[in-house]
Amino acid sequence: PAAAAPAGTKKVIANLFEWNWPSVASECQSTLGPKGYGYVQVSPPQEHVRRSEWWVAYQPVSYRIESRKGTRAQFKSMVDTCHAAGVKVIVDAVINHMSGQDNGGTGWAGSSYGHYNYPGIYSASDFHYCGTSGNEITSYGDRYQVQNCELVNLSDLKTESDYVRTRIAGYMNDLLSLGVDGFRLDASKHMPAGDIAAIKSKLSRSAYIVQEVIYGAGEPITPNEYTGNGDVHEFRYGKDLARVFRSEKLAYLRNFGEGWGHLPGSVSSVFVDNHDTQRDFGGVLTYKDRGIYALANVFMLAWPYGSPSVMSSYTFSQRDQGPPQDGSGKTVNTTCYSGWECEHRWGAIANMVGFRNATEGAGVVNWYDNGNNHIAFGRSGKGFVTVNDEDYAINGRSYYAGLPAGRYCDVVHGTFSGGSCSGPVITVDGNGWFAANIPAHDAVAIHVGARL
Ligand code: AAO
Repeated sequence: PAAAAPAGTKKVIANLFEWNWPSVASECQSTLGPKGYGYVQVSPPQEHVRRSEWWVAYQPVSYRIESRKGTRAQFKSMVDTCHAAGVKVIVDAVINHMSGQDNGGTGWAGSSYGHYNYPGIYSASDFHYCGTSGNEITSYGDRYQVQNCELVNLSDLKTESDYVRTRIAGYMNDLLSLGVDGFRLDASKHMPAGDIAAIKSKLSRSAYIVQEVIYGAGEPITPNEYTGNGDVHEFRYGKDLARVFRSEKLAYLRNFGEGWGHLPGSVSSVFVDNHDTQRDFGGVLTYKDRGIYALANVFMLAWPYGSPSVMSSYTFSQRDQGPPQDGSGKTVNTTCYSGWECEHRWGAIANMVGFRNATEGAGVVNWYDNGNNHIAFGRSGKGFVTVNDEDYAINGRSYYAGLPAGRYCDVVHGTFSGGSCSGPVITVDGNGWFAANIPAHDAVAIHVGARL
């Protein structure tokens, strides 16, 4: 099957991190479909170790679709409901390794296991023993170690073995049979690109693939090695965007993307933050940055580079803290704005998904910057955005949008629905210009899909 980058005009992914399946299903119906999200990315669905931290999902015990987030039947029903709402489903697939528990135990769904023994699935000969102390990766500067030693004690599968590849493909094909549309391949850096290609060749049909390969300065394994298999997460994007917003100038964003040494946009998967960077990568923007975080997402959704992913988090104060769980350890239903941040619903972010869809394929035109933190640009005949991240308002200025004359909803502040706008209306004149006042740390965006 060929690599299938998200097709069509709806390419924005909502990453509903650690949401349970019934909550994902209702969100597809109530919000993701109506707002134009093309995909939902869900946390790993396979059986995992029993503990309360969020990261249990990254320690598979078996490939049964039975987890803290729900049963196989609930998973299947979620996929069907999302499809009916026009939203495709991407699964975070943990295929590089199994668990990291030295003494084994019993998994969520009752399967017993040992660190190197998963009865009926894998036994000791299916794992790498690289020879370092604890078989642990000690240097990311050593390609062999990164791909043959253990990442944080997680028993490392021999992905060069045809048996292991077949097992992994069996899991992925099971998910495809439930209707899944794509996969985020966790810890891809820790598997040679050729091993991923071999697993992919065993899939029963084409699926969207995005690989997690964190760019590390000077490391021998690079994100570019993986582009032949599908998309790759571009971690430099969120890191660079945060630096620009926090301590540099928005004017620098004029050539953001390839111009900054990032991956080719056609294979690049981008985000302001993800579940790892919001915890572990000091400096990226997260929900905790409130308005500036929203502005960074507005920029990402307006700027035509890569496939954008919007993070949706639960509130946390400690790194390992798991999502809200009930007494039996099940993840509770999501309640937005109470324990769950639901960034993907924030007005400016959710409405910019429509901007992204309406401007798909239109290039950047009429770039403007004030040499500092006020920028503006058009999307050739389809939309226009201006971001003012100065500490002061920019008033009484006109912008050349190059759009057909008419009245447009400012989708950063208003929702366009049923032909009307719940926020400010912007009037573009017969020459393609409009006037607007932009408060400090704010933005205005208009597009042809939200014209009154
Ligand atoms: C937990 C405990 C462990 C315990 C283990 C087993 O925390 O103490 O040993 O259980 O019992 C998640 C959690 C882990 C958790 C694990 C299993 O984050 O805490 O371990 O589940 O439950 C590397 C990998 C990358 C990986 C990342 C976390 O390359 O693939 O580490 N991400 C994925 C998932 C992640 C998950 C796993 C993989 C495992 O998204 O959630 O772990 O399934 C450099 C390297 C990167 C490297 C990082 C961190 O990055 O380049 O490859 O990522 O270091 O080691 C700058 C630099 C950049 C650097 C980055 C971070 O940006 O430019 O090079 O800073 O320092």
